[in-house]
Amino acid sequence: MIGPQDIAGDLIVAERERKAIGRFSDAQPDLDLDTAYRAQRAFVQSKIDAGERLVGYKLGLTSRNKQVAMGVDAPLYGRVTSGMICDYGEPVRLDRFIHPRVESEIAFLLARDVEPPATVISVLAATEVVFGAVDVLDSRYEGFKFALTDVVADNASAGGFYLGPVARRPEELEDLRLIGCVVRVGGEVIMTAASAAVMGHPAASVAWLANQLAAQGEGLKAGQLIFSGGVTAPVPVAAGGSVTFEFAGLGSIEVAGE
Ligand code: OOG
Ligand code: MG
Repeated sequence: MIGPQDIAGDLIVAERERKAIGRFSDAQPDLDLDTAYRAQRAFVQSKIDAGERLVGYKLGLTSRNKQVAMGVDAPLYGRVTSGMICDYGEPVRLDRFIHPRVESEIAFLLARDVEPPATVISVLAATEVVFGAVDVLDSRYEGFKFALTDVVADNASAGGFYLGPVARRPEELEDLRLIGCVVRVGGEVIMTAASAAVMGHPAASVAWLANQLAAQGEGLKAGQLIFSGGVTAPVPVAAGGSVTFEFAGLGSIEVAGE
């Protein structure tokens, strides 16, 4: 029976060597979520031990768009560390990742701790500003194929994150559920969605996270950055190609592969 430390060890090597591995759930179908989250903690701890700091969390599989794309129908969370934050305009370095994909998200910067039980209203009250954002995913599993436990252990495929150029306080936006997002590849529109795709309201995913963390004796803190989970389905990043994400009222983010 493989334990959380061994799972984390394999994922750390896969990430470092940029070599995808087979999923753990194949050999161990009874792998439970608790073990998977412990493996995630150990995986992230290796980054903290290397000098990174925890800057926040990411949600995953919080929209139908994402659940259908990945064949997994339950939400999850991962941890975001300082080394994952990319500068606006900087390309996705393909020599840093295994098989990166990008997707649109809404990011929340917290002004205050989010106390449990959290709701959309309490999350909005605790939010300093929101941004349009891009999640750069890089599953450490072959073919981006995983069961819920595998992807939890793999820190929700976290690779890199971009924040858009515009920060808005929630009350400055007419309706946070109606942030339109248009995804273009080579100028052509390939996907569109509104932020309500994420659990009916993107702040609902942050509330769900706060309540999950509370059950673990952890919590969302002032200053943390939370990524809502994908509004649109993921798009592969190719060398020389670029993907542009336009957010209504929150500017656009162009991500080029280099
Ligand atoms: C898993 C991570 C999910 C999201 O926003 O749904 C995620 C994956 O799709 O590789 O980041
Ligand atoms: Mg995502």
